[in-house]
Amino acid sequence: MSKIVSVQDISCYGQCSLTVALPVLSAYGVETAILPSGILSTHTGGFTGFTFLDLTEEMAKIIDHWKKENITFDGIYTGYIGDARQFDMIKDMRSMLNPGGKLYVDPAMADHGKLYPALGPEIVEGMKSLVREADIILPNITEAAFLLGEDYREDMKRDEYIEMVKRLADLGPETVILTGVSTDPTNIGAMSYVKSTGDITEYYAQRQEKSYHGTGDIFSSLLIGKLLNGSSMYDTIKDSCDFIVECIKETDSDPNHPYGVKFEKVLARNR
Ligand code: PXL
Repeated sequence: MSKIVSVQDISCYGQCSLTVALPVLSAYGVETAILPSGILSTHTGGFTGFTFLDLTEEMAKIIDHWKKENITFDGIYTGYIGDARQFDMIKDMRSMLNPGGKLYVDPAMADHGKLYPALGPEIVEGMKSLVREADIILPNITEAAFLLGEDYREDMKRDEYIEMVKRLADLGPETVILTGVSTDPTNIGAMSYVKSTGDITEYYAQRQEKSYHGTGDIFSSLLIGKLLNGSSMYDTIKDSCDFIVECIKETDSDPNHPYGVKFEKVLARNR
């Protein structure tokens, strides 16, 4: 059984970050410790007046204690980071990885061409520096453009996505899993690239009309859970894309649930 630590915020309401990562990873049998980067009353997309408690100082104390207890992990999985001082702390945590352990970075900072409202350029710079140290990164196409310092484009062709995953791997990581990739207007999916083998793996599902917050966090958690369970890259990407489509369909019919997806029943059905 794998044991990882997830470093991201707790958005108390809104179904993203740790409140979705924990149930998904538990369902895949992955023991998951948490290192909360901050506490927000809600996520920052679609709510106004949210609260934010920065936990940078507490994180340092928690890491210190864990080191004294000789606690180690098979993986570190990072998501939304609200304070740039935390990037160096996370890089330093690589020393807590067991042999063969990996740093998974979901640079959760942007979508639909824009940075999330509470984030600034120092988070982009910090995320770039973290990606350089990562083994596996899971950006969407907006985050990929920010990491590469390129303009965000929605009209990219398959060959351009292939070039993009290679440029992302050139930043450092062995494996890149790019989400939100689309080869025609009716589909959307993900493309992975493994630098050492040159393997490109891709899967596209039917594009859904609506998009919801938190789907990237669920996708990353599923991916990590499945890879740690020994699933092939194709099965992992396919099952994770299909899972998100099912979550969106489950949510679309509920007008009172615009802030995230209703993933719980889908998770129960897919176990
Ligand atoms: O789902 C990514 C995410 C995580 N955490 C916070 C967010 C968002 C997206 O908006 O606002 C606080």
